[in-house]
Amino acid sequence: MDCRSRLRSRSAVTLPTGRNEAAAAAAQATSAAQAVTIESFLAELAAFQTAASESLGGVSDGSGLEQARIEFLGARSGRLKAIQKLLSGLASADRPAGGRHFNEAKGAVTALFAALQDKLAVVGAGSAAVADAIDVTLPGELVRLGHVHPITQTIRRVQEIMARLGFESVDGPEVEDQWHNFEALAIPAEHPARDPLDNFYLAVARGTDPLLLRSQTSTVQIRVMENRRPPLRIVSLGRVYRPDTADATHYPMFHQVEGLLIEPGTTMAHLKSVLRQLASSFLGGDVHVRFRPSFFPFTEPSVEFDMEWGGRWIEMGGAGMVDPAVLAAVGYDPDEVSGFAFGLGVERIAARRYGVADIRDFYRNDVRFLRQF
Ligand code: FA5
Repeated sequence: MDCRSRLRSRSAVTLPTGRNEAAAAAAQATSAAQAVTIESFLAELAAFQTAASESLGGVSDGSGLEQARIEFLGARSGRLKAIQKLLSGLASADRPAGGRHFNEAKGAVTALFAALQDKLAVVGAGSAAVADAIDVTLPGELVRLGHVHPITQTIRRVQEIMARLGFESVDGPEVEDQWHNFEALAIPAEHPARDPLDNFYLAVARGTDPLLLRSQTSTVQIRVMENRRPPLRIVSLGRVYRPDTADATHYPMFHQVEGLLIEPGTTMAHLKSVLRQLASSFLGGDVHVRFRPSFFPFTEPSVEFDMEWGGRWIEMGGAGMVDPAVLAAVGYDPDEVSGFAFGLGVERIAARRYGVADIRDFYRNDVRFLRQF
């Protein structure tokens, strides 16, 4: 109850005296005319609360809430303000109770407004988030993923196939010495394969031993046999280097697969069987393997092996039984152990598998070509 109301209500119970008697009497008459019973006052409050609550139930946005606030709680002409004015019409004995009920109703309705205001703020934030969200029905942006180079794919596939046949993958260095690249493989000093024109010798040497980029992965046979005892089944895939002129089937840097098996009782039949398994697993379908007599200083007998696939015979690499001189060079007793070895060009088998006519395409770094695999 504000001061003005209190003043006015006091005048309603004070008997008029002196000059202001007439005005006081008029005021009393007015008050009497506006006399409000506590029952009707409480009914007004109850109706106000019900109307406010119903009206807020239909509010769904901020502007609706503001309109309702002005209608019910507006400081100048809101419905609560009108009820407040009725307080002064209550009998003075009822005024404290009326004031208490008024304050309770005001508090309750104000709380309803505040709660709805909070709710609309959350919903509003939610709709803003929805507006900003990604439209999942739109077509996505294509993310281009890189992928493994076809030569690396080939290497991994061969490693997998050979692992199933019990061959462990091993690595060897690309910078080699004379012993591992030539001498232990029974390639003597005067052999044409050691000619500087056929090898990448390095400007550095280990002592007096010239070093070179390895020209074949057969070096790994030696390194493994020097360090391990039979039985052995290893496969080694890696880069080799030869100053060959690049053409459709040659590149100065290429990859080889080297296989070595040292086990008692090994024969050429085992060699052929392993190569047929490798060929048919890698190329799929019915692949035939054939041997043609050949020569390698480190195998005896030696063969070139070809695969027949798609109606054509293709030379894949060299192979043979490990030469006793090689076994002796690594400290094995050639009378006790025997085994086979083979080496083939990775680019050549990859080209067959992927239908590539020119192995130089693998190294042109043209992503339009590489994306095909
Ligand atoms: C050798 O390198 C022997 N070390 C293979 C071997 C291993 C024989 C074990 C016996 C026992 P050759 O020089 O033929 O062999 O090479 C093997 C294969 O490498 C070839 O058949 C061919 O497929 C591939 N090759 C050779 N030179 C190149 C080149 N410049 N570019 C791409 N591939 C090549």
